[in-house]
Amino acid sequence: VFDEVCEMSGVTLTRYMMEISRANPHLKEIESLMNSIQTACKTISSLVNRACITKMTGYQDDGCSINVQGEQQKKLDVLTNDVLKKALRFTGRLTVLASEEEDEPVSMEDRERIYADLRNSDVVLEEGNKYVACFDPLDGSSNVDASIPVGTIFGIFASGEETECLLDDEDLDGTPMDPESRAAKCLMSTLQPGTNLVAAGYCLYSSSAHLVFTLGRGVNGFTYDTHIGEFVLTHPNIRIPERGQIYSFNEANRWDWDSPMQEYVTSLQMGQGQSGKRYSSRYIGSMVGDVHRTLLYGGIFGYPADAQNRDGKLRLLYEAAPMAFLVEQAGGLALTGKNRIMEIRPRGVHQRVPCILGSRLDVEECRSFYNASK
Ligand code: AFP
Ligand code: FBP
Repeated sequence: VFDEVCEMSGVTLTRYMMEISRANPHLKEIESLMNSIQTACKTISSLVNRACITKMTGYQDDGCSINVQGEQQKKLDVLTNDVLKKALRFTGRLTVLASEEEDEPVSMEDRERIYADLRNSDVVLEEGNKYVACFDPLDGSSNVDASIPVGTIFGIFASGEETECLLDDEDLDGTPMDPESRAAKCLMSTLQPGTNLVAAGYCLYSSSAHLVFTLGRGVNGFTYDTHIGEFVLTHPNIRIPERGQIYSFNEANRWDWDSPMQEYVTSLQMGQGQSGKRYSSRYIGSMVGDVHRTLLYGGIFGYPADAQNRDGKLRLLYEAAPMAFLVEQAGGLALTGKNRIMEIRPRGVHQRVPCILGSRLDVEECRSFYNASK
């Protein structure tokens, strides 16, 4: 059914999800989440597009907007986080939401308070699968004032049993839940490895906006048609080329990289790699843009470990794992150097991880340098 839908042209994302969920009833709630995500992405696209006009560039000027990673937040970081949070909150399908811009995972409890009121009325509450969403609302935002491409990254996990009780504001044995237990359960349900992802994707805001995602059966890309206000299927069943000719790393960190990475990139520059060709360098410094190009043109992108940052820079839950899922679903590979990113169980919401992803043959070649080292 996925293939049948993908073969069509002019399919809007709304219709695509409708058809997918009609054929796969267990994906009904994912349809609702994807509809909210696409609405949020349209809104963010417009906010980014008009930021210079509406004076939304620059830092949040309340003087105290530093996120948990010590980064000063841009106005657009705060605003886009709010847009996504509100869009997802009212789907009724989330137990927990984690974001780069939130210190801790957020329970969807206030929506549930509304539901609690409804329980006392005659309204019938719909049951169904519940999910945990992790996102970076505006990745690459340090670039945004210069109109360089930025993006939204998201990953969706099934909600574990331990979080089901969050919905009732009480513990499994029926006693009211204290805030600390609630926070611990939110955290527990968020710390899942990439292999548990049920959906992941990104929206790139560039010369056009592209929403690219996977539901675990291949990757499809939709382009925002501003004339009709809809994302339209333009890149069905994306397959990353087996090998590319582009590498994409922040080479300013080169002398701090591990020696396998230094040797690998030198071999590409010299045309002494397995392909025998000299590679080009392309690095935007905005992961969504760099990954989008890598998916379409092939090659290798990464933020490896270096002497200053033993875990690299990219965050596992809302950058590396969703992108790894997407790239693997497109036929590529995503590694830390030797190991598969998808298999790492996070220890913290904002945990960083070395990330090397792209065309299968390129990433395998890079891994051979790590495997040859001790
Ligand atoms: P910002 O959101 O702070 O701009 O960071 C973007 C990012 O996490 C990722 O999108 C880039 O690939 C990476 O950082 C760029 O980092 P360097 O500036 O160190 O190359
Ligand atoms: P294309 O239009 O072929 O992409 O070339 C772009 C360009 O003329 C400049 O915009 C860019 O700075 C430069 O080439 C990049 O060249 P190189 O591939 O050597 O890095």
